[in-house]
Amino acid sequence: AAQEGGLPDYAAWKDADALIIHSRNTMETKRGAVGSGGLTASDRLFIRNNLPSPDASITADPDAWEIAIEGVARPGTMTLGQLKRLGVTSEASVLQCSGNGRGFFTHGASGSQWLTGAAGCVIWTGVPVAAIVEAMGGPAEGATLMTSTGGETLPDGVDPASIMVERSVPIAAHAHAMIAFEMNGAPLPLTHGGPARVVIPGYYGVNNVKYVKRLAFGTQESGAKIQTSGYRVRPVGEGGAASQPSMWDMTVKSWVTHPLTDPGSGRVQIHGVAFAGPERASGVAVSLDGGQSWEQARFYGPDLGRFAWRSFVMEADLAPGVYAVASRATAEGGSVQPEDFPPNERGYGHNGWRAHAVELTVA
Ligand code: MSS
Repeated sequence: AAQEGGLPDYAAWKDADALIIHSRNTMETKRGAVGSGGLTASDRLFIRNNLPSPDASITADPDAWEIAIEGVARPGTMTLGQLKRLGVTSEASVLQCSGNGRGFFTHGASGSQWLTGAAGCVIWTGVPVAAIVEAMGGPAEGATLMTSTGGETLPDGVDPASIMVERSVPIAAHAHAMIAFEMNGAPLPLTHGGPARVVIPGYYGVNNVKYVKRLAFGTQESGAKIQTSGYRVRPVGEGGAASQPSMWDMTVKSWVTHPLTDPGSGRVQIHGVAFAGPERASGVAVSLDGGQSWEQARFYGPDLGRFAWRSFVMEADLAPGVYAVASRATAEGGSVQPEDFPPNERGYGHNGWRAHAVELTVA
């Protein structure tokens, strides 16, 4: 049983001091704890479960885990062990919940009040979906979507479509997608979707289906509620519908992670993280006066590819006073992190730099 306010059993291995625990199924990394070197430590990475975690026994023999591959010329069920023979790839990418930043909206969007920490950057290793599709004769003719189904056991007496985690994405996303079996160099833990999870670099967290048991190509979007009306951007007060934009690819975003409390006057290193979803982040500007003036920050550390985030730093000499420290990222394609992001019913997609700024008092 979970301790009141503490870590539930399935996440007992996590670093509780680095996390804000919203509920048994939702916990985020504290703003200053995502790491300053480009990668997020596994025991600090956020957790978001829409359903209770499956039993730990499903990770006992990862290679025996079965995944049905449908909507290809030669459909069939393969074990992870068999899939591993088809190819291997590794990619650093940002995993970010659609609702990351919800807590910065002021219209009272329901759901976990995530601040910056429903996001992290990790290295995934797995089987390229493209290699699987190729080995099985290619996608069914005319397929426009890839649908992944989560492996949770659903309770009896409930319409599966009302709760199951099943997400469809445009088929083009499969070019970079993988069935991941490792995270940060260790077998994928149950907490993050072990034994096998779909990873779609550049796409919001919800599309990265955990304990994946089915991968299907076709023309029909999943009929699961999480697809048809959930994870849709819509005006405040409106219900979800399939006509509204789905939380697919992520947008350009950055935030400062250090310092968050009085560093004392003098020379300081102001740093943070920047990414641009399916694009590469190309630069970040930092402001100390709430956006009146900006100075270019510099990326440091390894470039882990277009789907990873970059660490940035700007040196500043701070005299005693109050500073509104903001960061504004630019993507390779030219899009710039906006000042504000419009409120929407469920509080998705917030990347406004003003709300993500920190107030720093230097004594
Ligand atoms: N999968 C499954 N199977 N289940 C669930 O619940 N969730 C989602 C994804 N996937 C789920 C899945 C979400 S929603 C998210 S974010 C993610 O996942 C998270 O992850 P991690 O690992 O961190 O926990 Mo929002 O957009």
